[in-house]
Amino acid sequence: MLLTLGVGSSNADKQREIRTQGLIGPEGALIGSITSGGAEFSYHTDFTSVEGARNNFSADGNDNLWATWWYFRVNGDTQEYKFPAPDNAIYSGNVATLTWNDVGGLGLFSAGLVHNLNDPVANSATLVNTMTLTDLSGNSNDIEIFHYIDFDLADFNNDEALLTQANNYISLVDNVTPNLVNVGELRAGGNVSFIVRAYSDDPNIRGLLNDTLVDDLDNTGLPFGPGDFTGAFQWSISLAANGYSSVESTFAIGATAAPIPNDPYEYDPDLIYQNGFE
Ligand SMILES: [Ca+2]
Ligand SMILES: [Ca+2]
Ligand SMILES: [Ca+2]
Ligand SMILES: [Ca+2]
Repeated sequence: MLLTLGVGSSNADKQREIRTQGLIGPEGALIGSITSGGAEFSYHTDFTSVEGARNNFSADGNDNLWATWWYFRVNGDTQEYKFPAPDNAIYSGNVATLTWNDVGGLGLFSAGLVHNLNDPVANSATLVNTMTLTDLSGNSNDIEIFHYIDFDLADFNNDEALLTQANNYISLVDNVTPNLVNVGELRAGGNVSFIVRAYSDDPNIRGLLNDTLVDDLDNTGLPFGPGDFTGAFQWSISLAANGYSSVESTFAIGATAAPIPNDPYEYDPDLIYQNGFE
């Protein structure tokens, strides 16, 4: 028989994994952590899990993040694809930078993901996530980018979420197991849509992003809970020939708001040329 682990896994599976997680894995050189005051963000296992990564995002020792990772769909792809393990990762001070030389080996685009961590006040942490894609193909490409986020406030159960602003700003709280960091926020700049589902839903967001079908996020799932929250944002970008494009999301936990994320930035060298010579 075939064992299908992960995509349909239950909260019981998550509990077992929580007991065994640590700084482990064959991609050990690529995992690491950054800190700012009492805030920490880390990749703490290899990049082969169904979500793609496992993380901590903590304020004064309270970790509220199970996983966050990225997926893409380019041109006429018939499904979404998970970003593989990065080719390089640098953890320095409060900034982590992951890079891919050629995402998926497609010859279409390279990528750089920068995480900027801050600790603005006690019992809080913020994280700015900026993903930049750079064309390798010499042609323009239409790319859908997906950012998957599994917050677990205090523990993985009892999280409630609301749409604070359509369709780019989500607020979370755990009213059952409160501590000083039992709230969170997720924001996206210039995204086209979001989705929220429970971790154990069938299909869940991991299933949608890993299956062999095209899925676009449909602005459903809020208000949510109480339950095991998972969410994702989607952007549509046109990556110019020899250009680059970036998208940004932000997180907060505890006694602070998520920073306002930048809207997508698109650099097209041909437009610069035309502007200069017309
Ligand atoms: Ca964690
Ligand atoms: Ca919780
Ligand atoms: Ca899919
Ligand atoms: Ca969760």
